[in-house]
Amino acid sequence: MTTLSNNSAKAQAHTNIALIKYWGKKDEQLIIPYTSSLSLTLDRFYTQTTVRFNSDNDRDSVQINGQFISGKAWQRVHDFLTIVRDLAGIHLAAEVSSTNFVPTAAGLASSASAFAALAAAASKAAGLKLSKTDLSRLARRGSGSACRSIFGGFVEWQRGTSDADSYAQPLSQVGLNDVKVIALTTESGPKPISSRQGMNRSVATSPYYPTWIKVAQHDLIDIKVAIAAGDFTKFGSISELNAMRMHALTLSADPDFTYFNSETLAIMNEVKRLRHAGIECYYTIDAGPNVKVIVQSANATKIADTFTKLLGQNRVTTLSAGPGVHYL
Ligand code: 2P0
Repeated sequence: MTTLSNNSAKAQAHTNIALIKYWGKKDEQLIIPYTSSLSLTLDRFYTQTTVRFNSDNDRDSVQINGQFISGKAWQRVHDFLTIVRDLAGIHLAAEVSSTNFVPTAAGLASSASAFAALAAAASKAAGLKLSKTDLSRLARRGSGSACRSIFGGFVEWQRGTSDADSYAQPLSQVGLNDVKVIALTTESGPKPISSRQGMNRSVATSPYYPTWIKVAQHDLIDIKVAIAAGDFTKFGSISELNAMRMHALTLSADPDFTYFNSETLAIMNEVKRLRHAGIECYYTIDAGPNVKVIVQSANATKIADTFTKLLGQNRVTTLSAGPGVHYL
C-alpha cells in the first residue's frame, strides 16, 4: 500500500470566457483540439475543491455543492482521478468535495473551473509537484477549456499535436488592461445538447468545419495583435465575430441545433442598439443561452444598468480579469 505523508489538498480555480472559441476535438481521448483558443479568466465565478486520498475507502466519493453525485458525472471525475493516480503511482480511493461560487441565478457553473481546481487539488494530494504547464496538460484531460483556467488574465491554449504540447499559457504581450465582462443569465431550460456532443456533431457534419479551422487561426492572430496594442474596438469586434462563427457550426450541423433562445437574440439586439448609440460593447456566447457583454470600465455601470432594467438584478453580474489556480 502506498502511503502519502500529506494526502489532502484544497485548490481554487476561476472560470474563463473564450474570446476565440474552442469547438472541436482532433483527439477525443486526449482532448487535443483542432484549433487554438484564447480566453480571459474571470474574478467572481470560481470553484473550490478539496481532494483527500484515503486508504479506508475502496471507491471514489464525489460531492458537489454538498450533494453526492453518481452516474456519468461521477464516472467523469473517477476517470480523471485515475489519470492522476497513474501519474503518481498510487492506488488509493479519493474523497472529493467541490463548491461552485457563482451567482444564485443558474446556468453559469463551469467545467473549466471545476477541472482546473480538481487537477490542482488531486495532483498535490497525490504527492505530485506539477509545473503550471503540466497542470494545464492534466486539466485538459478533464475538460478542454479547463487547461486555460490554470492561468489568470488573458490565456492562449496552443492546440499542439499531442498530449505533450497541447496546453495553455498566459499571453506575454498585453496592452489591453481595461476589460470588463457583464454576464447575463437568460431563462434557461435544459441544455439541448452538451458542448461535448455539440462540438462532435459540428466536426462530423458541418460543411463549414474546415473553413472554421482556417478562420479561427486568423481570428487568433488578429486578436493577439489587438490585445498587445490595447485596441479595445478591434478586440471586441473580433470576439463577437468569432463567437458567431462558432455558432454557425451548430446551425449548419446535421441535425442542426442552436444554443440561443429568444432572450439571447433580444440581448444581442440590445448590444447592437447600444453600440449604434455610441456606447461601445460587444457580445460573446458559449454553449448555452447566456450572453457575456464585453465592455470597458467607463461604460460598465451604464450598460449593466440597462440590462438590469431588462432582466432584473440577480441576472446581471459584472466581472473583471481573475487569477489563475491557487492552493488554499
Ligand atoms: C470554449 N466552450 O472555448 C468553448 C466555447 C464552449 C463554447 O470549451 O468536451 O466543456 O470538456 O473539452 O471545455 C466548452 O467545452 O468541452 C467549451 P470538453 P468543454 O470555452
